[in-house]
Amino acid sequence: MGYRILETEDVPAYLRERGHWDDLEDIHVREVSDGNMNRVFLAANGAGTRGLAVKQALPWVRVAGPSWPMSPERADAEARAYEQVARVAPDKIPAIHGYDPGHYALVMEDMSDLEVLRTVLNAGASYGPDTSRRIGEFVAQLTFATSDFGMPSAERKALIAASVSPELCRITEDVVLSEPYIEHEHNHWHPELDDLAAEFRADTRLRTEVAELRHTFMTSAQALLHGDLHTGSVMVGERDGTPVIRVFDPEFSFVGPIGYDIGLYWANVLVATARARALGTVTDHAAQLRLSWEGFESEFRRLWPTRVDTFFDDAYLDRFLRRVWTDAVGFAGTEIVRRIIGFAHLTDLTTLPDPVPASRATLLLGRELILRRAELHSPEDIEGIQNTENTE
Ligand code: SR1
Ligand code: MG
Repeated sequence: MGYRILETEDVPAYLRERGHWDDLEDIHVREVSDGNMNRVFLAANGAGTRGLAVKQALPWVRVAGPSWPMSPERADAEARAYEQVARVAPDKIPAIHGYDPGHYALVMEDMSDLEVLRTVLNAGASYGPDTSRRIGEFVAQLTFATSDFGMPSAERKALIAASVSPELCRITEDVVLSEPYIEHEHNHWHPELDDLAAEFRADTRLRTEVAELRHTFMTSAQALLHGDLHTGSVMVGERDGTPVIRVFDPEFSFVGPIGYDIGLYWANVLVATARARALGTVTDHAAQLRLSWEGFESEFRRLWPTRVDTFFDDAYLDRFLRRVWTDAVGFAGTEIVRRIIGFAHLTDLTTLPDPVPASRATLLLGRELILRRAELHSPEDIEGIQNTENTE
């Protein structure tokens, strides 16, 4: 049978057809779609001892509806990315039980005992002991393995070709890396940010810096990325007394600049910090940028001696990591800006009683990160401007 959009009532029979569930008398399904793009269902038995998640890509952007068509083939990219991560960081992604390319549907681990990191932070809780360090480590494990350091050249070329994802990259090139700096119908913002939105559109220096980052995104095929590593793409919790993280939703995956994944995470960390400051609920926010970078850098350096091409020497590693850092700072800035005056805003800010002061401060921080990325060399440097912008 061809592709059909699954409704809640279709899921039991679908799971049985695909060999994932036997007893149709003992299955309860609910839709839990939350992200911008896809549908997600959770299936469980009555005793609550068995659960599965079904994620299906729709032929449009879910939050926009059929007026914004989008090929469901993005699910192929997601399945491919999970395959790559499963080789090197299986403990940091959900278990994948099957991918059905006919329906663009993944059947995967039920993570309903875990919580979305953004939800945890929005509720005023802390990141937990190891979350950001392990996210940095996740980026290092995935990107080292799929870079020219971790993979023989011919295999890499095949990976690059297989991972080309023009439609999804185009979304990022548009909504993150250009639209907020021009007039566009996708853009919206709080009326009390009118002045800053206009200033950003008129700022030619800012536009050129964003153009450079955009071009890096388009051309710098360093490694396979998650592609949308925000705090809504991470689940956290505890199982048997052990902290657990699961990075999910890599449908924007493609071979691109490593700094994009790190920068996206940082932007979300910085926005979460702005919320916590506004509400007076700051916990372990200040440490997270540093912890994620340390997790990334130390894991990348740990893997370095295993590189497949030793023409890349230790001095080059230092240079390469500096470039990743600088790109990450700039991309963090672009993600902040689009989340406030572009498309797809963040509940971290939109649900504040008064989102304006935190949004203004964060927007200005985003601009500084873009403009001054070459002179910001450490987490402390970023903290320095974070504190300055907070006093606008
Ligand atoms: C049209 S999609 C808007 C955003 O949702 C996804 O999560 C990505 O961040 C994308 O930019
Ligand atoms: Mg997503």
